[in-house]
Amino acid sequence: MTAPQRFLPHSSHWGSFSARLSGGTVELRHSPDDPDPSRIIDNFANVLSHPARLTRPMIRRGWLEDGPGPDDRRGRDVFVPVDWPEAIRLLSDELRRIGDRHGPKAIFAGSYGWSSAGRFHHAQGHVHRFMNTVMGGYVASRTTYSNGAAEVLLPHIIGALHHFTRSMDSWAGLAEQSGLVVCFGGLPVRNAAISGGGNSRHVARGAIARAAERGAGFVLASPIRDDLPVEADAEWLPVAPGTDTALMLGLAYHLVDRGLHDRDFLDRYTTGYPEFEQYLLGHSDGIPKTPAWAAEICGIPVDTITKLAERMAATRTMITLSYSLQRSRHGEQPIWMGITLAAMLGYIGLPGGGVTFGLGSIGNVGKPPLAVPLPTLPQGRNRVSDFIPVARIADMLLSPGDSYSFDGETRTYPDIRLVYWAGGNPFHHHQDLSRLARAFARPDTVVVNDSVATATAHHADIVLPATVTLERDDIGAGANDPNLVPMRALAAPPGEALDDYEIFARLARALGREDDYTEGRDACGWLSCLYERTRHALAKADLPAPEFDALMDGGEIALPLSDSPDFLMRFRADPQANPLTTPSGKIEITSQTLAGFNLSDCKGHPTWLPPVAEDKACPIVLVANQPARRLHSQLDFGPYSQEGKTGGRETVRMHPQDAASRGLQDGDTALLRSPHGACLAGVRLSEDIRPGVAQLSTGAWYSPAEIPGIGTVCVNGNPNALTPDIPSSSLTQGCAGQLVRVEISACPDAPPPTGHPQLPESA
Ligand code: PGD
Repeated sequence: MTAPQRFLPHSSHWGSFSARLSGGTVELRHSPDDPDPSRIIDNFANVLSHPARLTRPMIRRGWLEDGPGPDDRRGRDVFVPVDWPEAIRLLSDELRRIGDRHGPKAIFAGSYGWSSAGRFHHAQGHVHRFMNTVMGGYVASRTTYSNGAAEVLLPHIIGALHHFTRSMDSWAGLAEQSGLVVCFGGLPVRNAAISGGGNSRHVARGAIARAAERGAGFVLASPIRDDLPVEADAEWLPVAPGTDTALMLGLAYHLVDRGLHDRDFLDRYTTGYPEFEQYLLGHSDGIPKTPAWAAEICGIPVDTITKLAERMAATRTMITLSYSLQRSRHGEQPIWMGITLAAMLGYIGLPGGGVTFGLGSIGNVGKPPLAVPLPTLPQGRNRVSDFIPVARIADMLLSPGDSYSFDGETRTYPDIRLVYWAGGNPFHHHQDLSRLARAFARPDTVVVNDSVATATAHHADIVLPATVTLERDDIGAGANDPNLVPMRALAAPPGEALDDYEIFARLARALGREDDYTEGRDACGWLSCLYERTRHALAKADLPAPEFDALMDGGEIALPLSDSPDFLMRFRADPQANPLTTPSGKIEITSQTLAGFNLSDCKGHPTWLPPVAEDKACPIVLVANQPARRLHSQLDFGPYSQEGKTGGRETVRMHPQDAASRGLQDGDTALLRSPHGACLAGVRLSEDIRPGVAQLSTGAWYSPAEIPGIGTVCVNGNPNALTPDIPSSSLTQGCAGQLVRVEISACPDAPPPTGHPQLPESA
């Protein structure tokens, strides 16, 4: 291997950068053109040679010796290294067996996960393409862990999710025109640092700072103060977790009480407001949703609520709704109610006013859309129509044949025999991980492609080592990201690791379908072919359109942006000519469709439904939010992620008052327990957390160990050891992992060590 001497351009979900090998280590340079580059890039420093890297195909001993079948040794067994021909032979034989005996409907390859940036080497795209072109299809997953509740709800009430995430130029409106920005769940720059595919310009902090300098006010409703950057100089409303809907109802009540709601807007652009008002005023259920009622639930004083309502009515207000709001039980309600409140204020469709969803939750939301198509790998046609809502994976594996409801339909869980995961880590992202372990014991065979020995790899039968982006050429680009970035390989893969593409090409060859999968191209051939679509569009627009080789030898290129008004602006300008895609063509404050579903956990209009049931044994509400120092569980061993640990474990932040009453001090190791499990974490005291609340980010690698007298405990601090595996509602079946009730105490005795364990090898 020859180390390149010059810095080579690269891209990740958290930014573009350049890198080179220097004395065997990766030297990284943040992009000078990025106004606020993310330090998550620094986590690449030790990825090429970290001991957690997978370097050989591995087969679980129990599977190798006893053959496929349900097995509760998964997660506890040892592995046998094999060479590639043997791994491909074993896996292709098993795929053939499953295909012949059960058909593709017995294969789950929903394979949710963020894997790596790069338009071609995206693992999830390849597992889907392989299953479609070689196996005839697979049971897929729908929606995402990010915004599953909203994705199902929004089309009923205002329009598809992508209108919010892809078409709204909200940062510009906020920076230049908002008078007041009221942020439910905040605009956390740690989340805006990330965007699927690439995030070459981090604009959130700058836009917030510009708005604040101009005199715009910011109000943050969140139990955590740093959900808005200091540049906002925000008023903090430390709401009790999951009570935003109640706060919004209190604001809405006061608007009506004072006659401050915009009746003209409601009449012209919405449907079903009168029914909702009956509920708001308590005429339909006997409970007026007054500011005093709201204050009792959300913990914000009455006069703060009334003054805020009056301020919102008096100035152009943008209401921002974060993804986190809906990642909980009844997570549909704050989104629906936030949109309703914005409609009552009447600023929807004006620049800097109205409502956004996902602004600050993902980096490229709120940037103008691109005017050219991006390179995209075709995935082929899936002949299996069956799917599950993504967060119902454990239910599906544990209860084949059981029925469940989703978006008004009654559906049945399929009977899955083989699970194939590439580019995701369900033992990081799913809730109630000990239940997931029981679910993973059910299929005949579990296959995982990953670069590192994740907990998911530990629970697999066949583990195939994949490369990381720094080891392959690719093209980085993401929807709404204004640049396309050539990604150049920096180093050869460690050991026998292969690109996912090569792994699937070898499998396809063993199954006699190589050409269907590869179409006769190698990776470079595909890159050149996929880029051509974008190059052609650039040339047609008379913009610089380098040939493929020139692109790969150069640096990032700017992509043209669309300046057409977003869907809400067009709707406001002419609601007859530009109706929304809802059944009425208007904003549905009451939805007859949803009312007709007759669900107890999602009614026909926004409703206060408490998200976390009281539990005296677990008085603290834990917010299990996104981490600031890595993307999900990726590169948790990287230096920037590790710097944020406390005593080597994930950091739990607590209010000093809660820590003191439990005898905990800054730096202590704490034991967190819920009815679903336990984990350890290192304590940090913080006045930025509402009393009665603690915060533990996701992404520490799940590593269960037995502690005598306590039971199974995740030693690294993964909050999904604690969270319940429940859906947001029977309408949406979304992930509800954001909030869980826990008790926190000092960790008894010497706690087990932390780390990123390799797969245990057979002696
Ligand atoms: P990642 O850690 O990004 O988590 O869940 P997700 O599964 O996406 O996993 C990506 C995996 O891909 C890693 O194991 C990485 O090593 C692997 N990988 C990277 N590059 C490659 C490659 O080239 N090839 C292959 N084969 N593998 C690769 C994220 C999910 O978690 C999401 S999106 C959200 S929003 C949810 N958030 C929460 C939450 O707020 N609270 C809780 N409690 N739980 C959540 N879970 C969800």
